[in-house]
Amino acid sequence: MNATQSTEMSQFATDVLHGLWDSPKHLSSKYFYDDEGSRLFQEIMQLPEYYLTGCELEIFERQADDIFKAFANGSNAFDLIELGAGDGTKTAVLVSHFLEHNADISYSPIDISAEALDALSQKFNTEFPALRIETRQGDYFNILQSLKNGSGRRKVLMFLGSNIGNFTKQQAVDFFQHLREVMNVCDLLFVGFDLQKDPHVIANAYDDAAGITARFNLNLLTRINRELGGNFDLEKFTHYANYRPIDGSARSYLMSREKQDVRIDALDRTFLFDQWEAIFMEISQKYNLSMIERLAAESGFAIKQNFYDSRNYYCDSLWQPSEPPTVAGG
Ligand code: AVI
Repeated sequence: MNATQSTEMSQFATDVLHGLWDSPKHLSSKYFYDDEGSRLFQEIMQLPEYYLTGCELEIFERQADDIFKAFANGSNAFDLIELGAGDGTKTAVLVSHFLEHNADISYSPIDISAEALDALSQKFNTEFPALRIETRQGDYFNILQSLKNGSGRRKVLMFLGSNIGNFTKQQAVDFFQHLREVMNVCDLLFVGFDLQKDPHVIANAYDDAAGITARFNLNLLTRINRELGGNFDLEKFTHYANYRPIDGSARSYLMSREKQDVRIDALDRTFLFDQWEAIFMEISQKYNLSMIERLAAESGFAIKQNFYDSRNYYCDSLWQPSEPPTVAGG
């Protein structure tokens, strides 16, 4: 590939090329969420094995008042900003409680998917006609930069659903440091972490009996076939997930059942797979309290309060900035 070809290629194509040319092979889970992938993820959230969504919902339903007091911090006027808002079902529980308690709030969900934001704003407009809601579609950081001094009111940023688990530890620090740069000292950050627990429970969550997680992973090969002219035969790959209790990472792979070649026209390349060669697809990092404390400290935050579900499977952690942000080049 020369430089000109590279600039002409979409980011998706470039990432697929680098990932499949690399050794070991990998693809980024951020590309899971085309329309079908988003639909499959909604199905995953309903699965009996996938406990994460229910845990966070339980925290919001049972502890909405404590969360409200912690967010309000003496003043019930603040702007709620949610990164990667999805369908907003869990957030609706909090918003409903805040409004019942006469909170003076606005809600800005940010998401890459225009479709998800449309559905969310319709639902919120119907349920909460008095709520000021401003959806924003696009890249988190461009949008946050524009929000920095927006209303002059306090901001509470939310990054829920254990989405941080899909980042490596270094990516997580970079992400939170970046957020810190666009936050003022009185703003807050609310993050959902899946916790380390019985490894069987975690392993099952990523290898469900109905095979929906397998379809979710395989769907990225379908996406490559459709958008990049690939000829992946899905029958020749199988989903494999495992959990490493030593470092708290759940990982998923697609394994090539046989030696095979896969052609991707848009990349003008043929990729060779050995029998049982793996494509690393996704990390879902599980945390313990000291990891959360370290991550907060390394990113320029201190933990203000943690909220746990009744089984201690999950933690929503509320952070406050601990020091002025270090400005790059400053
Ligand atoms: C979106 N993210 C937090 C999910 C997770 O648990 O890592 C994605 C997922 N992958 C397989 N099942 C769910």
